[in-house]
Amino acid sequence: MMTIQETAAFLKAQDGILLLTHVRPDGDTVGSAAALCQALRDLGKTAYLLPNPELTATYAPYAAPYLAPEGWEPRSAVTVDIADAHLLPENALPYADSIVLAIDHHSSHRPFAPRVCLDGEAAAAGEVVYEIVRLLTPVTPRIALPLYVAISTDTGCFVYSNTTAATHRIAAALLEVLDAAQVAAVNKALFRTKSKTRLAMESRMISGMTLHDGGRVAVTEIPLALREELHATEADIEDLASLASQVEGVDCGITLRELRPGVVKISVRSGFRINASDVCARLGGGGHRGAAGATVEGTLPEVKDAILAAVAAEEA
Ligand SMILES: [Mn+2]
Repeated sequence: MMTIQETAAFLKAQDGILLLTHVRPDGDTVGSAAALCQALRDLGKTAYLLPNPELTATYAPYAAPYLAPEGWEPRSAVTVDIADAHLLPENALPYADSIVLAIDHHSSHRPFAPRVCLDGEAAAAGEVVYEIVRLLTPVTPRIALPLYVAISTDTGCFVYSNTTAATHRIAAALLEVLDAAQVAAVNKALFRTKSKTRLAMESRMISGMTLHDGGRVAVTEIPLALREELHATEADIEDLASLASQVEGVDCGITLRELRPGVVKISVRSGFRINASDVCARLGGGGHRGAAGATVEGTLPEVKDAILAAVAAEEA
C-alpha cells in the first residue's frame, strides 16, 4: 500500500504510461484516467488511455484527447477505479503484466498490482487522483473538468451517502479553476437529462418492480429482451441502479441487468441498515457500503432468489 506522496513520487519517475479503465466504464474511471493522463503530459511525459470498447457517448468526450494510437507500446500501465483484475476490459489483458500501480477507492479492492494507492473512504477514485495530481502539477481546467465528472458521477452529484466534507472541499477546489457555465453544462447533461428511450426503460422497470421484506427491499430488472425492444443503447441504461432505492420506505434497491443469456449483473444501493458490499461479496462481488455489485451466472429469476437470500442473510 502506498501513500499519496509515495504514489506521486513513483509516477514522477515513470514514462510511457498507459492508463486502464474498468469494464462498463463510468464517469469516475474515465474522468480519473483523463485527468491523470493530462497531469502526466503536463509533466512532459508520454501517457495515453487504452481505448475502452464499452465507452459510451456520455463519457467519450473526456477520453477522446487521450486515446492511445494503435501500435503504441507502453512501458508501464496504471489502473484507476479498478477493484479487481476481472474488471479489466478484454483488450487490457495483454497489458496485465505491465501494471505497476493501481489507484482505487473500493474498500473491497482485491490486490492485483505490485503497488496500490487505495483510499476506501474516498467517494470517488477522482478524489484520490486529485490528491496525487496536486503534488505533481497545477490543477488546470483540463485536469479539473474530468475530475469534476469523476467525483460528481460517483456521488450522484454530491447526494449519495459516500459524499464527505473532503468530497466537497475537493469539488470546491475544482470549481475555483472551472468556468461556471462549463460546470452547469456538465451538471445538466449528466444529472438533469434523460433520453426518451431511458424514460421508457425506467417506466417499464418501475411497472415490473417487486417489493420484499415488508417494503424495505425493491427489485427492478433489465432483461435483454426489454433492451432489444426499446433499442436501448449502453448510454440509455447506464446508472439506472439508483431507481429502485428511490421508492419510499425502501432502503435496499436491487437492479438486475441481464448482460447476456445466463449472465446477470447485480447492483445494490443501500442505506445504513444493510452493507451492500457485504451482500454482494456473498455472490462473489463487492464495492462500497452503500453501492456494490456482482456479476453472476443464472437466469433472472434464479439470480433474484440468490440476491434476496443474500440480503436476508446480511439482515440476520
Ligand atoms: Mn469509482
